[in-house]
Amino acid sequence: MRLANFDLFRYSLAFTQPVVLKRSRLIDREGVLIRLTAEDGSMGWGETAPLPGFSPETLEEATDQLLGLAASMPGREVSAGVPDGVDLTPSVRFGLELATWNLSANSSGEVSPGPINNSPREAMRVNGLLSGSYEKLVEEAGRMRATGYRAVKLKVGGRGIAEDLRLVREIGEVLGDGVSLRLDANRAWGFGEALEFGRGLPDVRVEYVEEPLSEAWRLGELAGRWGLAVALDESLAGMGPEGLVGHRYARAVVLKPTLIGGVSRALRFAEEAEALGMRAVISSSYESGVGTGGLVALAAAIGDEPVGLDTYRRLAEDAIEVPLDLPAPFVDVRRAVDAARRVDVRKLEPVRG
Ligand code: OSB
Ligand code: MG
Repeated sequence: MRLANFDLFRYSLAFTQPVVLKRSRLIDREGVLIRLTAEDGSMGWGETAPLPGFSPETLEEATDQLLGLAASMPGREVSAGVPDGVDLTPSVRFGLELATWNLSANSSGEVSPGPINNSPREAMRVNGLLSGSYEKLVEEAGRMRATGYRAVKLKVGGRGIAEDLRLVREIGEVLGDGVSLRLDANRAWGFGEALEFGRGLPDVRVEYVEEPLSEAWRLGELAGRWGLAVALDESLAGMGPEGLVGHRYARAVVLKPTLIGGVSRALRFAEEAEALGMRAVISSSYESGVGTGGLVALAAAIGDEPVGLDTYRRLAEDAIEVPLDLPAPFVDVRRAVDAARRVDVRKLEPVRG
């Protein structure tokens, strides 16, 4: 089947409270939704939303790239909805892949189309993301444990080592044995600080620490003597799946399709990770329901790892008609995917070239 139309829409969705990231403070989330329409009238939506401070491209650059493709899209086979031989920015590749994927799945009525639809899970666990002040964090950890979360992630590196250690210990106690604790330092520590942090936690079970080092090239050296497991996140941005073999020390990879460049790339990373004995954790980057629903389907096709979808709770509104059933410790894959495909165009602003 061929594509009849290619339409772009801007969205701007308010956060419940400002989201503070490494180099930015966001009041709302801005992005572009892609609507592909096939000749039979069926539609597929995708989302392109570069994350300021994390994506190499800006929203304006991504939008220009999409506008540049617009004229050549109608008439293409749906299966060729992602142009070959064009150097697409990561968020644009994700958006186009998700749109073609949703379009083919829509026509067949499936959760995800052919190649990756090998017995997807019906429900996925969600990785709870702790945020807020010290007391709030401890409180929230208790709430997440009581609600049934099995994995929880805490940001570290911004409080000083002693305070971080005190907090991690306290949260570890609150979570108990049944909930896995993941940490993320976002490259905040020097080598010595990371060692000091590791020495302070001989008795706490930590599943892994994402990106502990500002000197990322020393991660292998750290992992060799640290006692804590390392996970890769920022390090994946400039790397291909074939590069993972050089990082055998890592316990896990955190795959954000918006940032690493799409669905198929995330799948290849996940395959390579599995071959190397690493876990692959699919994670969001503050996408709207359209992108977040896509991540649910992708994660369900890959494995059972709790999925990093908790950024969704920070949105006060969405571009889909019925918001996803999040935050929650579990997500029903079918429900999420169906909801993600019903876009409310009244929330959107058409983009014209
Ligand atoms: O540092 O892992 C990060 C979201 C956007 C940008 C960076 C990060 C994140 C997340 C996603 O933390 C949520 C998760 O991984 O559970
Ligand atoms: Mg991270």
